[in-house]
Amino acid sequence: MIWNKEIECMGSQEMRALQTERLKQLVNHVYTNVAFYRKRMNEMGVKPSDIISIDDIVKLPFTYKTELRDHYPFGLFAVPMKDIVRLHASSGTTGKPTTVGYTKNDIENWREVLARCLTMAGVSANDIMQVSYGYGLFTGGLGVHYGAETIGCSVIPISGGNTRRQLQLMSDFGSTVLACTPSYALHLADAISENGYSLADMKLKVGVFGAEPCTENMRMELEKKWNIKAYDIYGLSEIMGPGVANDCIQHTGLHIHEDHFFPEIVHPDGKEPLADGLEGELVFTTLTKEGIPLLRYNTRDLSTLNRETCKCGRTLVRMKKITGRSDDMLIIRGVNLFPSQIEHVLLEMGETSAHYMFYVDIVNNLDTLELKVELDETQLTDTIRDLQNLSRKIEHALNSAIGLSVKVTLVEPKTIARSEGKAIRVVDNRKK
Ligand code: DLL
Repeated sequence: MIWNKEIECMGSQEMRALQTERLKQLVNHVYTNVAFYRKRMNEMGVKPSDIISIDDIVKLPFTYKTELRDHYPFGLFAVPMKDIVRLHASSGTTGKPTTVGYTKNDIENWREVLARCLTMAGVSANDIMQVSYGYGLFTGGLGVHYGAETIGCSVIPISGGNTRRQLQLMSDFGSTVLACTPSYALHLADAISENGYSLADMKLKVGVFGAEPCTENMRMELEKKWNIKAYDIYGLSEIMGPGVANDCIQHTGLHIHEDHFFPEIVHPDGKEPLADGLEGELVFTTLTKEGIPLLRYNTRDLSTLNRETCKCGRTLVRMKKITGRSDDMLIIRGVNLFPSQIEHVLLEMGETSAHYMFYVDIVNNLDTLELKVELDETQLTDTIRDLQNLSRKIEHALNSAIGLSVKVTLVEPKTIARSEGKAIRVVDNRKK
């Protein structure tokens, strides 16, 4: 099923015409109503009348997260507060959060893109959907909730946390769809038997997992553990929240709702746009947003774009699964390392659980790496020799995959702290 065939399967010329029309309106809107953009455009010598086609987007200024923080809380809003019907904020790790505001139309558009995403994942009005993303200032819970209601699902707005209750309601209410972070889905799966349930008690068919990177191996692991179809949903609060893109049954990239969010890929150093297929930072322009429209917002997420028509029939441009952010990249002894590379190795080996914690320290001016990984309950062994062999094997696999030596420590099942939202899997003690 396709929720909005007209848009999702639109020809490229027609889509470009729609994007051009919307970009012109957007630029007029921000130039007139946001002092920050008017100033930036004046400095660059660009006027709204210079934007004639979607290709002219390259004439416009980029926007960065620091600029949203600098204008905290409402400095980049483009409408008066009386037209804002909802506020969300993303919890920054340092300093002030970034605040976003939605008009009624923004909420309608958000519903629409979410309805498309969920339909892409095979969800329909016949489903009972357990929304275990956090409700509140985080966009995950309410964002997915509205989309699920739009397609007519029966929504259980349970929010994150309280694992026991999650499983109880999943069993009692017969949830058929689970929406949460992949790390929490993994935790919930591992908690089934210890809470006195079995997979046979659950009716789950589909998982809509996002808000943090999830390797293809991890997605397949979740499918296996739950016996479901798992889909990747992407988004960020600055652009809308969940629902900017989603993968379809083909799992060959996430379809971006490009009639609302125009994507570009730029080089992490020079900022110049990169051709389709080349990896760089993902940049979005919010073509229809009224509350806090953004021009060329740099997400720092690393991806590539693919414009080939997908086997599912959708023409919407696809982005490759996010492999990491240009700013969560660790540099260890001069080697660039993404946490997802470690996860990839572990899951490919399949000899431990998928719960791990990666520690970076500095000893005598030298970076040292330690990976603590939980043993799988089915593979518990008493012999020290077996354990030593297993950790050597993982060390060896990591070394050949990432070119760095890592000390591997195997720990007992359930000893690494579980997350109920986004997982923290790297502790970089060098920054302290
Ligand atoms: O995480 C919105 C969301 C909620 C998306 C629920 C999907 C599901 P923020 O808290 O602003 O918004 O964080 C946005 O999270 O720039 C990415 O780095 C990361 N991220 C989000 N979805 C994915 C994904 C929400 N599917 C930041 N894969 C983004 C990888 C993701 N990273």
